Amino acid sequence: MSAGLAAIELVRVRLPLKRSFRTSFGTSTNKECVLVRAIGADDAEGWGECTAMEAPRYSGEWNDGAWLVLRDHLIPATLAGQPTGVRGHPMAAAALEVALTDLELRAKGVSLASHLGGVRDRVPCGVSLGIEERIDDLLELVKRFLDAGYRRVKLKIEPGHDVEPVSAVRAAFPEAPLSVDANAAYTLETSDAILPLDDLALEYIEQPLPEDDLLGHIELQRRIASPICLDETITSARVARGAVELGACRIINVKLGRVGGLTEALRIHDLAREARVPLWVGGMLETGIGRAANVALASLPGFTLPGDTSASDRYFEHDVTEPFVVDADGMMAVPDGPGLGVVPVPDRLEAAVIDRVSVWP
Ligand code: SMG
Ligand code: MG
Repeated sequence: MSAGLAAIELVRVRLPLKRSFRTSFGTSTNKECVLVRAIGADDAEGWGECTAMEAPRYSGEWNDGAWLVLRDHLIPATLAGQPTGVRGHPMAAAALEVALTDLELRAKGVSLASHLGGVRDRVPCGVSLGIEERIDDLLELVKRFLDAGYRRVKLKIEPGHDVEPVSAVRAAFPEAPLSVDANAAYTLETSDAILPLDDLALEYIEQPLPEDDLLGHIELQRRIASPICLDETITSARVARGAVELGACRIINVKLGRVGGLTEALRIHDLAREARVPLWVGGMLETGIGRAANVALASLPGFTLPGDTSASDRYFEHDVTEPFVVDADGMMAVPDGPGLGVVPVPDRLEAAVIDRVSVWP
C-alpha cells in the first residue's frame, strides 16, 4: 500500500454543532475529529475521517488516542510497507484505510461506490434525534424532519427518557417510521422499563444492552416482537455472524469506523445479505469526508433500510466539504466522482483546523 505515498498528514478539526446532541452517554456540542490526508508522490491526495469522539464514551476510542496510534504506529508501518500489527483502534485504522483507498481510486478515476459494488445512485436517509428535556421540542423536531422528507426518525432514549417521549411521538405521528437507540443504557434486568416500547410499532430497538452482552440481547429478542438492531456490539464480521446465528438481533447498523474499515464492512454486508438480515449505515455526526464514505457504503444492495446519513445542514452551519443534501423525497445522491467524490474546501477546512502533523517515510 506504500507505493506512491510521499507522506500522511493528520488534521484535527472542530465544527460547532447547530444543536447539541444528547445521548445516554453524554452531550456533544462540537464535532471534533481527526482527518487523515494521504499524499501521493505527485501531490495527489486521499482523505479519510476517524469517527472517534473527544471522549471514550461511545466506545474505547477517542481523538487523542486515535491521533497517537495513527502518528506513532499505523502510519509509520504503512509508510514502511509493513503490516501495522495494531490491535484495536478500528476507527483510526478505518480512517487510514479510506484515505489510502481514496488516493488509489482517484488515480484510477473510479468512485468509491462503484469500487465497493454499489448498485444505487441515491440512498434513503433517516435522522437521529438526541434526547430533549422538553417533549414539545422533540415533537417539533420530529415534525421538521418528517416534513423535510426523512424516511425514518430515530429517537435517543435512556432510563427516565424512554416510554413517555416515544409514546408522545407515536401519538402525534401514528404512521411515521420510528426507531429508538439506547446506546447500551439498560441491562437485561432494567430492560423491563422499555417493554412498553414493543407496542409502539417501532422499526427496531437499537443497542438496548451493553455491547458485550450477547446473551442478554438473545434473551431480550425472545421477549419482544420488535426487531433488535445491534450497533456497538457489531465490531467485526465474526461477531456479526455470531449475533445473527444466535438470534441476538434481526437488523444490523454498520459503521465503517466501528468495524475497522471498508474490508470488514464488506464482509458484514455479504454475510448479512446471505442471512437476509437488513442493514443500514450508521452515523457518527461525520463531516462531509466521513459522510461521503458512508453514503458510498449505503449504495450496496444489502443496505435496504434508511441510514443515519442526514444532510450536512442537520449538523453544521459550514461543513468542511460542499454540503450533502437530502432531497424532498428523503433521498441523498451518492457521489460519483473519483474516490470519495468530495474534497475539503480549502477555506472551510482552514476555518475548522485545530491541529496538524505530517508523518514522512
Ligand atoms: O451521524 O446523525 C448522526 C448521528 C447518528 O445517533 C447517531 N449515532 O449510536 O448510532 C449511534 C450514534 C452514535 C454517535 S452519538 C454522538
Ligand atoms: Mg446507535
